[in-house]
Amino acid sequence: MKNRDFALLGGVPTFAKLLPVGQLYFPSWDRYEAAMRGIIERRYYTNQGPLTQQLEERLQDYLGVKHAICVTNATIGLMMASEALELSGKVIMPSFTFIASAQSLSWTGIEPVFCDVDPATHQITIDKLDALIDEQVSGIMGINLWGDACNPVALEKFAHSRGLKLYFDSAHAFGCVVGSTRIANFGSIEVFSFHATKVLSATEGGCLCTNDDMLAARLRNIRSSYGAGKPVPVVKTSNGRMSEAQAAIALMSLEDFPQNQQKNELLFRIYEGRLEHIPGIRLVKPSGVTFSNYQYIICDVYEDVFGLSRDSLIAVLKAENVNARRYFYPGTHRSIGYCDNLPSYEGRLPVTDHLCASCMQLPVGAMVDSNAVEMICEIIDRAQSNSRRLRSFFAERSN
Ligand code: T4K
Repeated sequence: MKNRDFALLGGVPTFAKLLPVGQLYFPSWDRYEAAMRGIIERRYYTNQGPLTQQLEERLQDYLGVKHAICVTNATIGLMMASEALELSGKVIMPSFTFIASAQSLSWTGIEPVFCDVDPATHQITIDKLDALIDEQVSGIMGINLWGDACNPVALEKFAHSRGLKLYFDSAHAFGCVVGSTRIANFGSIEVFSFHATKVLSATEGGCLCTNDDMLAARLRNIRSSYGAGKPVPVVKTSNGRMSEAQAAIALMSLEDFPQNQQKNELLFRIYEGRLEHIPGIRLVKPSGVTFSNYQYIICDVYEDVFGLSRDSLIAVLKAENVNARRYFYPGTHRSIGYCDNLPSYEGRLPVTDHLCASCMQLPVGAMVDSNAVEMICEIIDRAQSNSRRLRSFFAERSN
């Protein structure tokens, strides 16, 4: 492999098939078939069926939370959370996230106010929030990114002292623990994603967690215009129901979570050992949690040291069939729907703007093994030591 030339320069790609970045869990065919057969035999497909109920109970046990309310995806879960919390006006949230976080507010007529993040952890910077609060701000959406946490204890204190509501987009944080408390128990509501790319997969799915009985009753009513649980008055209802097929896969994924987390951690440790010797690459390590799901491998690429830009390195990796991705790009404040307000953010989110140009996600999960990780690191290492030659290639290509 050491003598192989880069695929971008005419060599043979390192991998025959594209290596994806998502977790992409799937149970064994036997278990899948048995679960689907059960659903079909019962002829009960959705609307709080037995598997969804079982999943909610298991999640409550595992997360140590009073209410786990399963939904069809986290985006609708976040919309339901802002409705149940009766948020209004503006909500402060980081721009450095998947666009769905902000879209969930836009759907409920709330304006997101974007804050910056910390350059080392990529998490929200609490000390910059005071400057963003005005009389229209009703809440804060904390975002627990990359299998790490955004200091939820400090955020709780901050929100309480300012009289603001607090909830969390914990799409990336299933299973993670802060101190001795599992994520799910902070703020008023926490929302997980069970998308196929996540460590707990229902293929599409999600879950809202709360320890507040009244909020839980509101969420259950908002989730379903069909109704479930104790009826309480809510202004809007929706269809956020999880189907039995989704619940069946999530139950198997929950059972397999310990092995999948361990595999992610093993791959993370290989990346950590190999990447730390490469100048200009910094692996982002989950430092705000005592237990991580390690579901994302995130690096910052420092072009001046590495010798190539993040985008050039991604092009090198893609040619080798490594589907490295830039996350999050271009940053929510620069995305369609929000960029009309760009002048007011110009220069105010310097870390977010920097990360959007330097941050990269690498493969991990079901489709990747330790050998593949060694080979990915080897490509990155060779790209760094051949950066001058690769730079000439990119310069010629752009002429
Ligand atoms: N909040 C945060 C912080 C989030 O990151 C997300 C979602 C949400 C809220 C909303 O949660 P959900 O409503 O989705 O439950 C992906 C996911 O679609 C999205 O769930 C996720 N975050 C986001 C960060 O990533 P894309 O557009 O990057 O996915 P895509 O299709 O490019 O897939 C990623 C990789 O996996 C590719 O290499 C292709 C591969 N893949 C993907 C799927 C779905 C497969 O090989 N097979 C598959 O079935 O958004």
